[in-house]
Amino acid sequence: MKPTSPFKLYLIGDRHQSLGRPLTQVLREAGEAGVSVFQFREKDLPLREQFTFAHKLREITRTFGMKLIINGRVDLCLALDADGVQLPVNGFPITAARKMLGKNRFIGLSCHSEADVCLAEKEEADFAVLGPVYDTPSKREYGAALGLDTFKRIRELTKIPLFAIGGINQSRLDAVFGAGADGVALISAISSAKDVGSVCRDFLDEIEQLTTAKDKN
Ligand code: TZP
Repeated sequence: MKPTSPFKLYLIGDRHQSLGRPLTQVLREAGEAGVSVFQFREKDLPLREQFTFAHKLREITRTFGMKLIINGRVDLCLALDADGVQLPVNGFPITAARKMLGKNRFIGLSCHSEADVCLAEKEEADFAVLGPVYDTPSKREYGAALGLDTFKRIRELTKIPLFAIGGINQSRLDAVFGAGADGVALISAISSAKDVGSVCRDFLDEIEQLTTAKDKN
């Protein structure tokens, strides 16, 4: 049986893409709207600053019962008693992270190809995030977008819970869930929205509708 995804809307923070508002504000508005997972990804900060910043955000996630996932750093995850890590393919190995984090914390792998998703599956990550599916200014360094057909093909070859990332906005939800995504991960569509709460509620409602319809089929 295909394992089920632990959540469907995966919000990733980026203090450079929050229209000048503090990330704490974006996170609070998302939490109030019912977003249940937030990824801390301020990789350009020195580790000490990441720790202080993530610690502040941790308190907010606790207020709203949100899960906090730390990008790349198993040590930060443990120190902050966070809910999991999002690892890059060439970063800390999944198997080593699992030994340190146990079964009750999430390990997600950031994937850009079929081989990456197969690795996530083989090493028993809890989920894989695959993209960029669409072109996105947030991730030019990964070059051309994979496209929906490639996403769908990789989805069909694998069973691990799979999130679509890269250029995800509301008008694309139908297409990516139709291509077999278990969830979506995104930055700008929420972080750069004027009314974060309202956009989060719209995302959550639409995802609920799309996935309920899918479950019935
Ligand atoms: N990995 C692949 S694309 C991307 C990441 C972190 C950026 C997604 O940002 P946006 O603004 O949701 O397109």
